Amino acid sequence: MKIIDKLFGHYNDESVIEYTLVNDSGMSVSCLNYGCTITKILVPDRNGKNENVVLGFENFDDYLDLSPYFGAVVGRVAGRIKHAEFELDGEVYRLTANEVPNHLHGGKKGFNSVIWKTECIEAENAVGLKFFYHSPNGEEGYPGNLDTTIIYLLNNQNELTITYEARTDQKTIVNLTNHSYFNLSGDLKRDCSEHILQLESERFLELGLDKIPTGKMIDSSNTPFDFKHGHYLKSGMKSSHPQNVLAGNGYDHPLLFTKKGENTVVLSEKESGRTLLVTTDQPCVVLYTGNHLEGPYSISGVRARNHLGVCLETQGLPDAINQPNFPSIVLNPKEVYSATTKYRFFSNTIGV
Ligand code: FUC
Repeated sequence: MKIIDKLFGHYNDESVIEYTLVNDSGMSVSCLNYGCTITKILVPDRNGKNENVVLGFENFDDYLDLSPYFGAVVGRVAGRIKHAEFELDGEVYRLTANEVPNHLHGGKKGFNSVIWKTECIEAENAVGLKFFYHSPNGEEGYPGNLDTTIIYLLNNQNELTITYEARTDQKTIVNLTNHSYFNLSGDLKRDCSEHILQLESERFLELGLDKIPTGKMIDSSNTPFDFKHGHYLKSGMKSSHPQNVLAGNGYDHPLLFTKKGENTVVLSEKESGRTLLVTTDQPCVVLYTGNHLEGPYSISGVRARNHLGVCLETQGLPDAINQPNFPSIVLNPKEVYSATTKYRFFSNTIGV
């Protein structure tokens, strides 16, 4: 196993380094110290051919100018916060309204757009990176100095584990995730409409027109949101269900796991034979099918179009701080925020 590094660009006079973790089976994960951004994941198809299975850019400037959070860690709080404000112990905090009038994915200078202090990890059965970022009190409007450590670890079982830890010196809110867009066809040969998704979830969160949860949890049975038995993502893209239409013809929804504790999400693409098994300790996965990717730019040589990748954002519930019935995302001093999500790749279709 090894770690290769190369200069990828410059940001505010700092070097942007691309690190590539390579395991003994030839799988590799490339990522930047900028935003802990995953730029590439090469995994074998059914014939052993290694190809890229995430959306990313070749040039650093494209990340600055064009990226809809490709591969990045989003935070301090993933998703939208209504009216860019919340109340904590009687005090109202105003956040950056970077999607006016709301706050999205940590704001203008979110965790996706800062340089993280990075250390390489070379363990016996894994290679990895340890990222650290100190977010000062008041950054983007959030209270408390927040110290966050994120570890990416790749082992020989073609499994990438991401662990998140954060500590604060003042009561605050935290909800972190990774915003990779997966496309298991390999090198963007097809879009994600023919990907099959399977997970144990009986309810999803209804969204308002602003794509923020209304607070209502909807029973998924007999809707395109029922993935218990696995089905093609295209059924939601073509559906006339008002929630699929509102999302821009597809999904942009938090799916709530049925059971507490560890849960799995299985994404597979038949033609390539690739399957991704995601295991998480988080209560929901925000399923976003890249409904607004279309634009006058290209992604690894392919013209940007809708549904070219699918995000599986394992996390706490969006806008939880403004919804009394959602599990709390409050972090107190002396507590540790911690979350783990594993991404394991197989080259034969399993699960569904
Ligand atoms: C996802 C979605 C949003 C947004 C963003 C780029 O997390 O929830 O709607 O488009 O990514």
